[in-house]
Amino acid sequence: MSRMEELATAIIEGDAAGIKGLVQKTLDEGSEPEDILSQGLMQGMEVVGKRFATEDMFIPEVMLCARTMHSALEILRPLLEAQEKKLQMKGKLLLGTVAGDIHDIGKSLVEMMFTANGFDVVDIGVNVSADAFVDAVKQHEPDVIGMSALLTTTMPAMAQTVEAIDSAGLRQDGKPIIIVGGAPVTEEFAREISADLYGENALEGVDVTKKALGL
Ligand code: B1M
Repeated sequence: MSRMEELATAIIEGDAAGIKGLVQKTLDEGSEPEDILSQGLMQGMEVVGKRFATEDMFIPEVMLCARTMHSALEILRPLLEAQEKKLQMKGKLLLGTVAGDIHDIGKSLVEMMFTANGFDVVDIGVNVSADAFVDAVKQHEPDVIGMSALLTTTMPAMAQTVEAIDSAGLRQDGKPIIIVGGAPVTEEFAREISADLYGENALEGVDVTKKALGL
C-alpha cells in the first residue's frame, strides 16, 4: 500500500490516534502538504461519503472519520498557511456553515486557505442562523461573507441568509461580497440566490474572491 493509500485508509478507518504520526511521517519523507490533503486524506473522505450514502457506514463511524480528518488538518494547517502566506492583510472574511447544517471540514479548509492568503478570518461556526449572520456582519464589518452548506436541505437556509443580510441593508453596492460553497452548491445556485461568488473548492474560493476585490 502506498503512503497516500495508507493516509486514505486511516481516514476511512477513523484512526484518530494514529493519523498525526502518519501525516508527520509522510511529511518527513518529503511529500507536499497539498498532496497529503488531496491525494491521501480527501480520497479517504470520498470513500467515506460513498459508504455513508449506501449505508455501509453510519453516523458514529463517520464522526470518527471527521475527527481523524480534523486531527490531520491540525498538523497540515501551519504548513499550508506558511506556504501561501503573503505579508499584507487582504481583508476580513466572516465565515460560517448555515442553519441546520453542522458539517465543518470544508469550512475549516476554506478558513485555512483564506488565512494562508492573508485574510483575517472570523469563523462563526456551524448551524449559524440568518439572524446570527446578520448580527455578526454588524459586529465584524467584513469585506467578504462566506457561507458553507453540505446538505441539499440546508441550501434554502443559504438563500434566506443572503436575503436577511440584504433586508438588513448590510450589502450596499456589492459590499461586502458574499461567497457560497459546499458540495451540493453550484455556480447557478449562487446566482439564483444573489450571492456574488461561488467557490468549488477552498482554493478557488480564495482565487475568485481576490479577483473580485481586485487583488
Ligand atoms: Co454528512 N452528509 N450528514 N455528516 N457527510 C454528506 C454531506 C452526504 C453527501 C453523505 C452522503 O449521503 N453521501 C449527505 C448529504 C446528502 C445531500 O443532502 N445531498 C450527508 C447527510 C445526509 C448527513 C445527515 C443528514 C445524516 C443523517 O443524520 N441521516 C447528517 C446531517 C447533520 C447536519 O448537518 N444537520 C450528517 C452528519 C454528518 C456527520 C456529523 C456524521 C459528519 C460531519 C462531521 C463534521 O463536519 N464535523 C458528516 C460527514 C463527514 C459527511 C461526508 C462523509 C464528508 C463531508 C466532508 O467533510 N467532506 C459527506 C459526504 C461527502 O461530501 N462526500 C456527508 C470533505 C470536505 C473537505 O469537503 O465539505 O465538500 P466539503 O468542502 C469542499 C467544497 O465543498 C468547498 O471546499 C471544500 C474543499 O476545498 N467548500 C467551499 C465548502 N464550503 C465552502 C465555502 C466556500 C467555498 C468553497 O466559500 C465560502
